[in-house]
Amino acid sequence: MALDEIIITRAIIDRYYEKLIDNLETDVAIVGGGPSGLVAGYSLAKAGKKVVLFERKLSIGGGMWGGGMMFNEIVVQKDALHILDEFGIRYKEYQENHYTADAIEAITLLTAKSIQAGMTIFNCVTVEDVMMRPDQGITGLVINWSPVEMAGLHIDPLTVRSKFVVDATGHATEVVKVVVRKVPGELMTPSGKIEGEKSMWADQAEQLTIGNTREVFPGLYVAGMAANATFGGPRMGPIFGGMLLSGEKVAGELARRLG
Ligand code: 48F
Repeated sequence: MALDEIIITRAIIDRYYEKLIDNLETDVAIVGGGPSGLVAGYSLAKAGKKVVLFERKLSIGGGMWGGGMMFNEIVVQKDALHILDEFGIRYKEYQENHYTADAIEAITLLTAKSIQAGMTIFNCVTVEDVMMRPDQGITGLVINWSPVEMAGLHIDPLTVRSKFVVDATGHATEVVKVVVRKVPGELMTPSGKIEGEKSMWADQAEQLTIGNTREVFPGLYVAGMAANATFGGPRMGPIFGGMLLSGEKVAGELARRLG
């Protein structure tokens, strides 16, 4: 049969529509397709949970593509090597406790394996708000096409429901910022507000990222750099073990809560 433009068009519309409808209600909705969000989604999908991820950009991967200053290599410490092994990402020892991996190999495998594990990713979709109920906390996400945001068009969004939301938006901490601005109540931080990211201290930051990965408002967890920005940890630059371990931790906690 000759290829038909209308069949091609129908196929894309039908398949995308199926995916979208199937993800209107999930266990966990993750915002941000950087390393922490991808590992979180992978681990939740592996645990049999229904999980969806929304990424503003066309490309998944967040801050990992460019390694450090566009030198596309990443550094990972020993504690997180089991995650590289799990995804089949190759690495080499550089010095004690400092291993390197190709940034592009890392991000493409994190992305591919998380989709194959069962997570659905929607790229080019921006989370612009949350759905909330005073007695339940955060109950979902308000989404729109990124080009709508970029063009500044006045077009109303759509909404998805989830039992939990993970803010994995990196330095920007976008979901938590919306909650502070628009949802009654205080964050579970010392000040009740966003503590704010501190300047570079790789060793401290990597350890704090794990501790800071937790629930910050009923129904809302923070992971990755968003966890440090919310709870006041320093930045760490292009070492990525903390991001990977943070994704693993948030997935473990949510899987337990979901039962
Ligand atoms: O920044 P990002 O890679 O987050 P991460 O998992 O990792 C941080 C590291 O890359 C690096 C670092 C440590 O080594 O400091 O920065 O914490 O990925 C965050 C993703 O979230 C997307 C954004 O485009 C990026 O790909 N994002 C941010 N806000 C939104 C969003 C939003 N409102 N809606 C959808 N996606």
